[in-house]
Amino acid sequence: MKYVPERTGNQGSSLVSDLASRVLKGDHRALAKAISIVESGGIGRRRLIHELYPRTGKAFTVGITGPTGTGKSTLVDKTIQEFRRRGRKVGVLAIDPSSPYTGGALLGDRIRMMDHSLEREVYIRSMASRGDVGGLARAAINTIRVLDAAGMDIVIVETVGAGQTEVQVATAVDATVVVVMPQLGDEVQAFKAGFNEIGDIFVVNKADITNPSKTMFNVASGLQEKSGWRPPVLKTVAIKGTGVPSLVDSIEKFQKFLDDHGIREERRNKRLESELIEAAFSDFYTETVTRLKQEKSWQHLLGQVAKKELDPETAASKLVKAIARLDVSENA
Ligand SMILES: Nc1nc2c(ncn2[C@@H]2O[C@H](COP(=O)(O)OP(=O)(O)OP(=O)(O)O)[C@@H](O)[C@H]2O)c(=O)[nH]1
Ligand SMILES: [Mg+2]
Repeated sequence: MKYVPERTGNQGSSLVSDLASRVLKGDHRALAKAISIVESGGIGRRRLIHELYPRTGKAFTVGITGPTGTGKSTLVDKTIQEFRRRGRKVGVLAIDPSSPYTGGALLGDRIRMMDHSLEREVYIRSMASRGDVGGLARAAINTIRVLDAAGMDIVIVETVGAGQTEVQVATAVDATVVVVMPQLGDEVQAFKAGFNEIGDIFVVNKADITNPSKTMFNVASGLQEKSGWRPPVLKTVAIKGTGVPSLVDSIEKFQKFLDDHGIREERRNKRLESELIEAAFSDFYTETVTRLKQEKSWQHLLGQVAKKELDPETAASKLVKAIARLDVSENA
């Protein structure tokens, strides 16, 4: 049987070109289709990103992250409004928590953000955080690219928690805003371990439920200056929109700081480096496993280990040599 690395599906290259040109015009239906292709991966994604990549790089990307239930979606909602007031086009990608405790977040987020979906200059999309970490990060990074190519000035990505996925996604952006709420108490230390390093701006939301000063102090203490930027700690009441203009001011100030110091470019190149390595290894893994399983020698090797004619360590080293002989790149 002939080795076929990827299903071609029905995304022929002319169809993809047509879709790409509609994306570039900011057509919402084209955006929805394009993001679905990006989520599915494979050759469709490759063709689409090939078309769109030269037209990316303009959008400023902002990650909004933090523990569950701190008011991130509410804050994103109000932040969209504030950016709209300033004449910016905004794209939003909400990564839903897969935890059953917050399983209802998808619908809630959609409803909360619905008002803006009706506007031409705002596009909102949710993505389920299922599947493997690398796969999600890759889909998210390419979705950001699609929104960027569609002419969004700002792309906001909402993630929840401090797991590997969230950190990977949260660091795939130009600026990371960490949202907490007052009374973190003992959780502050745990919180700091996860979020301290990734935050460029910190927000203590729900400042209406209790005085946020202590939490603000706890969050601020120990924050390190990063390349000359001292992360500000702000307070907001997202449900009322209080403090949101200051947050947007801080985001814009940070954008200017990154640009003035050439750091945005530097960070972007660093991200590209890890993205390329992750993507290449992931594809290599998938293609190699498919290929390997078609080899008679694979079954033979497995059999030898099962019958104790060969130990797993020696078999693994033989396998490395066998993989090196496989030409997995012939279809690239
Ligand atoms: N009192 C008060 N409640 C708020 C504020 N901001 C958000 N909330 C409420 O807090 C709850 C959670 O808000 P969300 O915006 O869904 O929080 P989230 O961080 O996006 O939640 P997950 O995505 O599930 O982690 C909702 O009931 C909001 O109405 C605020 O500033 N003050
Ligand atoms: Mg949310």
